[in-house]
Amino acid sequence: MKVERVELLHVAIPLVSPFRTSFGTMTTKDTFLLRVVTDTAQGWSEFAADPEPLYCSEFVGAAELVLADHLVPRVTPEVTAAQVAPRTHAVKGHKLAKAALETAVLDAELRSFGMPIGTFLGATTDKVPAGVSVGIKNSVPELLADVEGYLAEGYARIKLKIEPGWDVEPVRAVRERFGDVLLQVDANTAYTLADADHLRRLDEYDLLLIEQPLEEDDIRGHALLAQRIGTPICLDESITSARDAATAIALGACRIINVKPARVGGYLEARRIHDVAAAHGIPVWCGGMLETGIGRGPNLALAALPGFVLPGDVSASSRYFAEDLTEPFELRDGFMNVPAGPGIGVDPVPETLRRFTTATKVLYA
Ligand code: OSB
Ligand code: MG
Repeated sequence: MKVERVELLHVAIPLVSPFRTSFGTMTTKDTFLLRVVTDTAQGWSEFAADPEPLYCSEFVGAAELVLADHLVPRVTPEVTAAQVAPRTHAVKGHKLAKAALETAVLDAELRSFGMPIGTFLGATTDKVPAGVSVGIKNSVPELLADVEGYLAEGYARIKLKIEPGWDVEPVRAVRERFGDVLLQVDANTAYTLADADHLRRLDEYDLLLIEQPLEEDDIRGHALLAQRIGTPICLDESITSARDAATAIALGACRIINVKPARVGGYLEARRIHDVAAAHGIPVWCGGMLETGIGRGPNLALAALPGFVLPGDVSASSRYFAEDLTEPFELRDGFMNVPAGPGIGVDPVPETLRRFTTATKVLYA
């Protein structure tokens, strides 16, 4: 496949409400899309991180630079999706930037064969159960009102963002009020091993999992914590490759893995993590980064692989945006449909994309 043009489109789309985590508060999805035009089809992708390096070390400005100067030159003009990772391997890190490039190339390649990404990855269903990630609120009543709304919409699982000072109390309140809903928490690295006794207080609330309680490079710490709390540990930030997954599983650092394609360099490595986890009997679920429809479409396809046995952070467009870049994704009886069209199965709505685009840059022509 011959790449003829690579464009980077900055977009800024307001969130329906601020999203607060232990690492910061987001009010806008401020990122970029990649458009790769080839001799056979064009492909789209979305960069998953934010303008500030608070969730992970990558951020919009750095990704733009590394794509322009170091990644795009290594994959042009002739490339296939499977070649993107080996050809960019010499560039250390920058997995979210690499994921954006690989996904746009993969989208173009699959569209030229007329194949949906779910078919390519090995999806076994056409709809997946949807969970919702609920940010840190100013008060417990505010949280309960939000959770009540999401449950009324039909979400199959609730995830509460936690941090020191906002953990046991909100979890207890949600459990008491809503009974045996599927409930889990995400700390985004906000605790240390010294908090083990405190985190053990969550054991009585029968949580599905606690996500990433400790620093991203602390695999051993998670293994030690796992011996001191009953709630299953799930890793997010710590897992950046199939090898990481194998290490974490072997060391007893996690019983569940959150697979985010962007964090691990793309859908090809995400599938390998799924395979490694499945071979060990470790359940996985598909994480999210508040993506627009361009990022969420392919995430839904990944979530339809058989090892994805827990509901993912794959919510309806309306949970994030008043207006999405694509046709809106809707929740039906707690499920989201996997896009059925070729490639990632979704396109930006041209007029909407124009309105939300703040700058365009040609990276290759
Ligand atoms: O840790 O899973 C996370 C959003 C941005 C960055 C990190 C995370 C999240 C979420 C939201 O939890 C998931 C979503 O609905 O997209
Ligand atoms: Mg997380």
